[in-house]
Amino acid sequence: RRDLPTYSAEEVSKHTNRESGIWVTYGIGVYDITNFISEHPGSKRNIMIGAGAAVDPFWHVYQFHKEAKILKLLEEFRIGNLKPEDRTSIDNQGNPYSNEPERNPEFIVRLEQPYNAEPPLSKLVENFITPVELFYVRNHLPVPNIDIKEYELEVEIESTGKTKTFSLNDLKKKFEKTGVVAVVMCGGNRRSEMNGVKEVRGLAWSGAACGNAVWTGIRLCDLLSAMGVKSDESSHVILEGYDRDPTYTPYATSIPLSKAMDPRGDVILAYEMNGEPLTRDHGFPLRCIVPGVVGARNVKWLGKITISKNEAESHWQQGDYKAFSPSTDWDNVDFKTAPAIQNMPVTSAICSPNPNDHEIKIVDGFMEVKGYAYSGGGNKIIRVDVTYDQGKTWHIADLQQLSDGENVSAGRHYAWTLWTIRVPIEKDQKYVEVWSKAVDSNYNCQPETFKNTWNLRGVVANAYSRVGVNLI
Ligand code: MTE
Ligand code: MO
Repeated sequence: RRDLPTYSAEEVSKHTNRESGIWVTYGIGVYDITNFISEHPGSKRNIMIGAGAAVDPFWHVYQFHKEAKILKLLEEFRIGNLKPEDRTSIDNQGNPYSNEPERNPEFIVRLEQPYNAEPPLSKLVENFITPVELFYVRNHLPVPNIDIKEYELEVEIESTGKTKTFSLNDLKKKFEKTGVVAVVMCGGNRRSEMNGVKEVRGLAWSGAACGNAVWTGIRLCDLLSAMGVKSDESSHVILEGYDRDPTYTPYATSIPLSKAMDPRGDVILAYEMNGEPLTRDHGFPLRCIVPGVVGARNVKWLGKITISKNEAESHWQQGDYKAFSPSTDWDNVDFKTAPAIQNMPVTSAICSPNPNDHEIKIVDGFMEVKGYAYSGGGNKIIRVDVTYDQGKTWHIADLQQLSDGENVSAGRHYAWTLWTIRVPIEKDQKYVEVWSKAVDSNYNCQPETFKNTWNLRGVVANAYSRVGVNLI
């Protein structure tokens, strides 16, 4: 690349629009990405942040860019080299990932930085309440390091301009302590199965990007009521984290105010997970738990709550966590045309056995199959059907779930259901394929295949779970 012209950083900085061309630098290279802008999967707005400047600091945070495929694509846009004295040293920029917490070495890591990992599927269903160390971690940015002595939650009501800040102790003192057993499930859970139909973009999660924990804290509706907020159908609660991108923009998303104000919605600001203070990876010191709703809205390291007439303007609300028709692709997708995912659809997953298990146990001619089932919006799982002959006969699994009246009431089934079934195995049988499908209290059930529910981001991947295992 020595034959290419040399540009100064100043020259590059003048190229920030279509007329002049949009230039960026990466390492020592100068690139004209004008024609790539509209194809950038992370939205046009995101890529424009880097216009006329070095993308290195951004890619330091969004490390998935440093993939061979993407670097090769970038080289196609190479127009020159940066003047030696203008080359920023990556080492000088500081590593935003130098202060990450320790993690469970058993985790299957889908991305190291930012950290994204899930436990082995078969471990996930060993406990009705997922232990913290087996609860998947999904971070979009470096984990903030929050000093509890300095921690503040700011609450703002846009319409009146009223704002108030609280320390964690203020919240604990002022509002009643309460808890909920709830699933947090990533919108991309089971994405890798959908990828089998046709490539989708996103982390290759199997079915363990979810967990079921006891969350303890205060009711968001208590806090908002104390600030004079009345429920209305047209407002939103914007939730911002303390984790920030290189432009100092925090992670943010929103939920409808009606969900937050509904006492049966069980939305809480949690400071404990399974009876212990939150760990850094799960949002220390405070996170929002929005039961029944996609993981992305369960904002960790909660820094600010805004009551607004509008949804969050963030990329995570507007440009992601939305599903489209199977015929919508990256060249014709318009994220404005789909609503943000809130309640999750019904799903189930076979967790044990799974094809990665080394040994399949057959006891007295039966193989035990275990999994979870869950539906968003507080809907109860009423049945899990299992077949081991491609749907010729269906068998009903035994369910383990919180019972109505005792610990939960109708419409507030925010925990998952674990299920088990014994599958008969013939003496010399070499292979068995098991399918599961769950039915919820609305009699919604899972689609049969991923083919007709495929979407380009691989979200809400909830088709039948199918697992084939070799028996010898
Ligand atoms: N909150 C903040 N502040 N930053 C994040 O990156 N990730 C979201 C959500 N809350 C995220 C966040 C996503 S996409 C998911 S699926 C869940 O947190 C994951 O929660 P967990 O890491 O505790 O399992
Ligand atoms: Mo997620």
